[in-house]
Amino acid sequence: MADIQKLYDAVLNGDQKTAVAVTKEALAGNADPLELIQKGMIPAMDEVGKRFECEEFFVPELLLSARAMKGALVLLRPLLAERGAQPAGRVVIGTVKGDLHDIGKNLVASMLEGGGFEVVDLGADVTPEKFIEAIRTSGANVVCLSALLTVTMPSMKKTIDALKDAGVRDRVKVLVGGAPVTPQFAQEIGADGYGENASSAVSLARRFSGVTA
Ligand code: B12
Repeated sequence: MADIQKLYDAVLNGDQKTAVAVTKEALAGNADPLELIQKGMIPAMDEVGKRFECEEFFVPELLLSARAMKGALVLLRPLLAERGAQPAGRVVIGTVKGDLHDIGKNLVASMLEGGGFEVVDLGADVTPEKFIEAIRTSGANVVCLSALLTVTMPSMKKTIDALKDAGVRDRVKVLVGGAPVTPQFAQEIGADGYGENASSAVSLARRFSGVTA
């Protein structure tokens, strides 16, 4: 039985060593990687966000929690990927220019891999030019843009406009997400879809790729 509470506490307390140890232990006991993420790590990061908002946590605490979560994700990512059956499509993903938040984006990437997609992860602070190059070289059919800051939301529009200018917009479906992003904003900037979390990213990418299962 996975000790989800211990994982939650480790991420919340920014204790990477324990987060990794608990994850290893849970996996050795055949825990479901998805459950560890959805019931342990995501709620812990939500709590970190709440504490930051009420000034109980500050940037160093945020960084430690992010590091703890990433340490555990490194172990879970390949297992999520293994769950996929047939490659469902190819996705290029990145956090847009100016934005360094990559935890949510990493989760989306892992879930997409778990959903059977080949994922080209460009990281954070990605320029429109890098997205264009990756679309060209990978032959992706879906592009996922993430933004966590209201000030970097315009980078999403700039990226979509740059895809148009480069003549690659029609080759891909563009999916946007991140805490400040809304369905209305997605529509305004000419994205094809908005997903509020990693699971909806997978359903939408599947729909865009014509995968019904
Ligand atoms: C961790 C964190 C950091 C870490 C990031 C570490 C990292 N490697 O990512 C650090 C400390 C570096 C950081 C820095 C900053 N941060 Co910060 N940070 C956060 C925090 C607490 C959590 C974000 C997070 O990881 N959430 C957990 C993940 C799982 O959730 P998520 O990212 O939303 O992703 C989910 C969905 O949104 C969705 N999703 C995400 N991307 C995509 C993409 C697609 C295509 C789809 C479909 C779905 C999708 O799926 C994900 C999984 O379900 C938030 C507060 C919060 N409540 O969100 C503030 C927050 C985002 N940060 C904030 C700020 C202000 C900053 C700084 C400017 C602080 C500063 N003064 O320096 C800097 C900016 C640096 C930069 N240039 O980017 C503000 C943003 C305010 C705003 N409206 O713009 C927030 C909201 C905190 C606050 N309330 O003030 N931050």
